[in-house]
Amino acid sequence: MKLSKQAMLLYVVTDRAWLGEHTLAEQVEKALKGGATFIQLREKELDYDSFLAEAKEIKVLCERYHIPFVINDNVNVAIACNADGVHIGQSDMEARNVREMLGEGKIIGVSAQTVEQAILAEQHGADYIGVGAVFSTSTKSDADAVSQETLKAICNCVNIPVVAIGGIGAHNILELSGTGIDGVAVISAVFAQPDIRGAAEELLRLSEKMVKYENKSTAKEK
Ligand code: TZP
Ligand code: MG
Repeated sequence: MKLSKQAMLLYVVTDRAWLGEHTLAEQVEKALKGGATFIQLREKELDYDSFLAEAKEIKVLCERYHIPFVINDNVNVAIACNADGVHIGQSDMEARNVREMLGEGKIIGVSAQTVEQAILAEQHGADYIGVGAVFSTSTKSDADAVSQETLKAICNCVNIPVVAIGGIGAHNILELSGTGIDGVAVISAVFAQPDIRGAAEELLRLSEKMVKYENKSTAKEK
């Protein structure tokens, strides 16, 4: 398998909203030091040249930490920086077209909100599915809500790894125990925190626990 299950445990998506005086690369490195197992560079405003320059910088970092690195939406940037792959949403390019452009060796992730979308994504060559928003979030204003029932159904219907996204943090991650997901994708639970490294460490610990689903009675424990 192109992706180990371990790589899905703490999938960290970038956001420039909380940079302050720091660079995105500095913040990503803190997340990597804390144990991020996957990095997605998500840029909605940057022009191509700035996006590519940043992608190249973060790709070097991820390589150093041996962590998969994908680009949100922009296949051209992914190819130009030799990223490990691309993550696409339902309104972006189709997975099979992205596969044609990227080749077999690269990772393609697809966002899905329904079982049908998830099955189709797998058939079209996706390597993993991102499902959300599983909790309410203010990070993505147009995120659709996905119930835990749908999340479970998606996990049951596809053979590729599934990560949940949307409003996930240390306070609620264990509520996802037993859904069948392979990990969580987070933005603000890492980057909006004063101690990015510490937040990632704690989330990784909790994600491992959530995935193992060791003890139902402690599902609300922090
Ligand atoms: N897709 C669905 S919800 C979401 C995205 C990109 C935002 C997740 O951000 P946060 O801060 O982890 O809720
Ligand atoms: Mg998109």
